[in-house]
Parts: sequence; C-alpha cells; structure tokens
Amino acid sequence: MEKTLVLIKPDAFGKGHAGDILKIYEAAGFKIVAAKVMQMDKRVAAIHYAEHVGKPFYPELVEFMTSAPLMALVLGGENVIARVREINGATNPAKAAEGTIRKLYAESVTKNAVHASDGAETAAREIKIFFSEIEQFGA
Ligand code: 3AN
Repeated sequence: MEKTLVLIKPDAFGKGHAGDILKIYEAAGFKIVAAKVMQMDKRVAAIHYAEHVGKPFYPELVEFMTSAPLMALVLGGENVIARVREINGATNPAKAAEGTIRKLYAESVTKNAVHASDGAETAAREIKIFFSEIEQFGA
C-alpha cells in the first residue's frame, strides 16, 4: 500500500479542524495508518524541512511550525501521495482550487493548514521522522 505523511499544521489543528480534515481524507477512501498529536521542535523542523533551511521564509516557517501542537498522520491507499496533494490544494491558499483543504482552512502561504509528502522518496523519508514501524497499522 502506498503511504504518505500528512501534518495537520498548528493553525488548522489549533482551530479545531482536525476532525473535518480527517473526514475529507477518509471520504476520499484513504486509511489512517498512524496518527499522533505532537509539537515540533527546531531540531525536528530542520530535519523535516531540510530542503528549505536557509531560504528567506525558513525562520517564519519554523516559528509557526513549532508554535503549537500539530497532528501527524500516515495515510495509505492507491495513489495516495498525488491524490492527497490534490485534495490539499496549492501551497498558496489564494491559488488553491475550490473544495481543497487549503481553500477551506488555510489563511496564508505559511499558515496553510496541511502538509503532505510530494513524492515516493519524500514520503519514505518523512514518515520515518515521525513514526516508527510499530506505530503504523492498516496494511
Ligand atoms: P508544500 O507544503 O505545498 O509542499 P513546499 O514544500 O514548497 O510546499 O513548502 C513547505 C512549506 O514552506 C509550505 N507548506 C509553506 O508553509 C512554506 N513556504 C513555502 N514557500 C513559502 C514562501 N514563499 N513563503 C512563505 N512560506 C513558504
């Protein structure tokens, strides 16, 4: 089963949208393989966002992602990586299509409600940051 890492970011999680967002993923047919509530620290942020370290928006991104708890998920299903990216919508919520999670719940490019892995290699790398093998079920 293909798997992807999703983060319900501090903005959406703090506003109480986790249930609504999970409902969208489940309605699309995906299985919740792993889930937990946690707060990122700077070290985890630097590992997860390694490709963005040093970019102009990185300090703001880390400040936000470490500011409050988030929900980390592994979702599984057919073509889950690409389909969850579609369901999430464009990184910039102003450009996100109607009905996408970011159109519904995101407020800015930084506070954009959700993260999802952007490819198979990224998914494998990111899932390992947040979950061990024994925390993943539903194969
Ligand atoms: P996505 O989350 O859609 O894959 P990435 O991987 O390009 O987008 O960016 C990771 C995160 O960094 C985004 N979710 C967003 O919060 C933040 N980000 C990306 N580009 C910008 C930007 N130009 N200004 C501010 N924040 C950004």
